Order: sequence, then C-alpha cells, then structure tokens
Amino acid sequence: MAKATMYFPPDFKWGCATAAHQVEGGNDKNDWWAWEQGPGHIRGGQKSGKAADWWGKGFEKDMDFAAQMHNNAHRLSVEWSRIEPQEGRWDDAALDRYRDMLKSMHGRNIEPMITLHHFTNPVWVAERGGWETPSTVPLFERFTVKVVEALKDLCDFWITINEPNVYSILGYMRNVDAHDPATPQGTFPPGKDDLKLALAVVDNMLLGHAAAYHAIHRLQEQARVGLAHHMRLFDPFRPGSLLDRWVAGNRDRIFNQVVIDAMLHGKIGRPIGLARRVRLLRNTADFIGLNYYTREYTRFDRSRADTAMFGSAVPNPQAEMSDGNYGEIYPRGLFRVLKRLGSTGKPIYITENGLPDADDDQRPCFLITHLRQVWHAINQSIPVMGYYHWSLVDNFEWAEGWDLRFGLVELDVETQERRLRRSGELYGEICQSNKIDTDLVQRYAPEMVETLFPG
Ligand code: IFM
Repeated sequence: MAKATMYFPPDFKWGCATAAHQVEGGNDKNDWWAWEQGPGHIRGGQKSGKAADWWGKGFEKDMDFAAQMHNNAHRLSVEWSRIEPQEGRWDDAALDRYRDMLKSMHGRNIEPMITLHHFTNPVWVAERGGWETPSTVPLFERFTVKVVEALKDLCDFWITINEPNVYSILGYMRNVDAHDPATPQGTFPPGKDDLKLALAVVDNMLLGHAAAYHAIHRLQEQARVGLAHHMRLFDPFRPGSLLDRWVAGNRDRIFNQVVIDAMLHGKIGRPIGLARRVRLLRNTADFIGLNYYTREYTRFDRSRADTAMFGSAVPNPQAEMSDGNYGEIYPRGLFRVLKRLGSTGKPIYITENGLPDADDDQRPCFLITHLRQVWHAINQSIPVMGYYHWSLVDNFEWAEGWDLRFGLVELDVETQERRLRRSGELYGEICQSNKIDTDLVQRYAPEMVETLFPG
C-alpha cells in the first residue's frame, strides 16, 4: 500500500450547513408549518415541532460540536417569518437573537455564511402568491435590507436564495413520489401542478436574487454574495441511445443550466425556447454556491409527454444508494460539476453535500471519497474555496420528515440528546489537519485504502 497525503489549501473553509426551519423549531408563522398540518403532506404525518431546538438551547450545543470538529465556517439561514411576521412589522427581538447566534459563532472562530431564503415564506407572503408573483421581489429586497443593516457588522458572506430549481419543481410540478397517492402534486407547499407557474417561480426567485445581490452590495462594500445552486448529473440510461441523451440533456438544461445562465448572463425565460436578458441579473454571483448530492439516470419514455418532457428517472441497479433511496452515491459527479463550474471563472464554495445515513455506515466513506474529488478539482486549478457538509445535526427533512438523517451529530428529537457520529469524528480530524492521508482512511474506511492509494 502506497502512503500518500491529500493536502487542502491553508485558507480552506471547513464547515457544515443548516437551514432555519429545519433546526430552529416552534415557528408557526411560515408556509411550511402550515403545510405540515395538512394530511398526507409529510411522511407518516410527522412535524418539524421543536426541530433541533435552535431557537432554544440547541444552537449552542450544536455549535460546540462544530467547534469540536474544528469547523472554521458555518452556513445558517435566517427565517423571514420570524423577522417580519406580518407585512411591515419587524421583530427586533428575532434579529437580536440572530445577532447573538453570530456572536457566539465568532466566539468559536466560526465564520458565518447567511442564507436569506431557504424554502420557507412568511404565511402573509404565501397568501399574496409567494414567488408566483413578481410583487414578492421588492418585499424580499426590503427584507434583505433589514437583515443586512442589522447583521452586517457580524457577517459579510451571503447566500441570497437556496435552490430555486428544487423549490419550484417540488412545489409546482406533479411528483409521482408524493406520499399520498390521492394528491400527487408537488411535495412542497403550495403543492401545485402547473408547469407555467413553475417556470414563473424560478424567474421571480432569480429576480429576487438579483435585487438582493445589489441591495447587499449597496449596504456593504466588502460583501461576498452568491446563490446556492443544487446541481445533479443527468446521465443517459443507455449512453448509445440518441433519445436517452436528448432527454438527459433537456433535464440538465432545465435543472442545472437555467440558473447558471441567469446569474452569469442575466438570461431568464423559458428554459427551452425564447429567453430574455435582464441587465440587473447579469453577473450577480461573486461566487457560486454548489449543493451537490447525486446523479440521475434518464431514459426516453413515450408515456411521459407531460411536464417530464419524455424523460423518466430510472434506477441504476449497480449504484450504491443512500437511505430511503434518496439517491445514488456518486463522488465522481462532484468533480464533474466542479469542472463545469470551474469554466465560469468564479470562486466556488460547496454550500451543501451529504447523505441520509441513520446508522452512519456509509458516511465516513462518502466524506472521504467526495473530499478526494474536491482535492482533485483544486489540483486542476478549479477555485474551490470551501466545503460545508449537509448537515451538522439531524434535522427536519421537509416532506420526508425525520426519516432521513443527514447529521454528523445524531439527534434524539424527543429528548434533544445529541451524540457525535463516527463520521463527525472523521470530519473533525480532516478539518483540524487540513488533509486526508492513508492512515486516516485506514482508520475510518479501510475498505477504500486500495482504491484511493493503489500500489
Ligand atoms: O435538507 C435539504 C436542504 O434543505 C436543501 N438541500 C438538500 C438537503 C437534503 O435534501
């Protein structure tokens, strides 16, 4: 066995990512809380409830774990419905609470990155049409201004919006995987099935991103602002089939490329067909935030002439899957998307990457193999500046409720007791030493040694 070491750059950001609704708990003022009350919306009728109790004592406990893992960064989100529970009524106590959180992170040498919108809307915004209407854009801009004014002495690293593509597809397109077969619409609120609306929602969110981007820069000169973009690989099921390649290409354009073209070139409009260019949207990424999880195999399917545009996702029998069939574990895909983003010339932060793995039997290997791809990308001069693992602690996984466990820290939701998983110990060693070597792999994922260090 050859001994070798993969070193990461000295100023590399090592952290985890979380989102307000998934960890804070006890907030009945947003559309997700309302959605959770509806029958068939969340697997097994589960609810976010207290979540990881970050609005109570949970935040400090989990930051202690982040510090124990030698994290020097953390991505968290602020909850619009707490800060503006009714239109134009601002809750300064909520902003103070976020100030305390940020101070507490700085006290542990953890640099915050703040997401301004991560899937949830205040109920009053949802009632006015949410992102279906462009009138939400100025409301989001006003919210952004309020937050940045209140927090800018404690944070200059911002994500405007998380995953507009996922938000729109899951909220506005028929989903055969919905839990209640009687209501096979989107699995996210508002649970509609309307392609036209889905496209409008993405456009409005991208306009919201642009408005927030400029607002932040007006208030904070040194700010670094980006959007967290979920990218997946869409590979043709039969590589030799022109039709499979055609549908895979379509999916790739709609899911991956639309958002990139918007941030870089200001292009919005129909993903297939005529686009319009919006000057204010052009070049609104100081960096690209990449959320990477998995790849999908796609095959041409005559029966899916609907919103699926003749494509069906098909399972790859050879693939290693994570819990609940969440997705194929495909580390090479991370390199492939990093290489693609590298051609934009923008710095890249991996703002999410992880897997559901309740018994932690796949996560150590997942971490090592994915970080190896990051290392490989850096060695090819792709400017990857940081990695934020999803997630720090088990949290409320939207329509999947508590069934999928993404945390490096295991959480008992009832008792709120926590335990660092073995993968958390591994991640801690990597963050502390800034490297992965043969000895570490031997201890945490011995089955990978020969593959990673052949010879
Ligand atoms: O939990 C989600 C997160 O909110 C957005 N990106 C994907 C994660 C795992 O599904």
